[in-house]
Amino acid sequence: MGSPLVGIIMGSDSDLPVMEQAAQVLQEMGIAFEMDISSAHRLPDKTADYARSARDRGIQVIIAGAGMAAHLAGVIAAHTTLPVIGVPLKSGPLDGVDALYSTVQMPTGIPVATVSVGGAKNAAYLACSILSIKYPEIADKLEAFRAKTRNSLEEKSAKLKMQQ
Ligand code: RP5
Repeated sequence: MGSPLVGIIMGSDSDLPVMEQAAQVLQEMGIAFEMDISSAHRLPDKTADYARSARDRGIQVIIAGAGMAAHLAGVIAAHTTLPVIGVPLKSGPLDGVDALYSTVQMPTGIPVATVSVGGAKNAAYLACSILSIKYPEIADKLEAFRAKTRNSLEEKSAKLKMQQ
């Protein structure tokens, strides 16, 4: 698949079950990615180094998932001008609302494209959309995926109508 175009990073190994869903989508789309754990709070130097070196390593989009006081996506965005997609994760007593607000409420000039709580799959699809500007084969794969989704729902609709 070549060298990684997408970096998937998460705050803890406890985030892996959700963030693996992003990896699965990228795998299905044939997009090379790398995956790692870092933390804005527990590994601040590693997080900054990761973000600062990403462009030179060939990464074109970063997907960052974290829960609770989720500053991972924002700190990464502070250290790179690559597009950063934030995935707020459900963790702790506030059920992801804390992570959603922390991830989405970025100050002007340092944007994080935030998906829904637990929206790792959509983060990967958004990464595909960004990459499709440069890679027409990814645009084709996205079109094919949308057609499959449409057909599947139309089949379900037809089946439901038959039952009436
Ligand atoms: C965040 O705190 C992580 O992204 C994770 O969602 C949450 C809990 O982390 P652990 O205590 O499970 O390592 O930094």
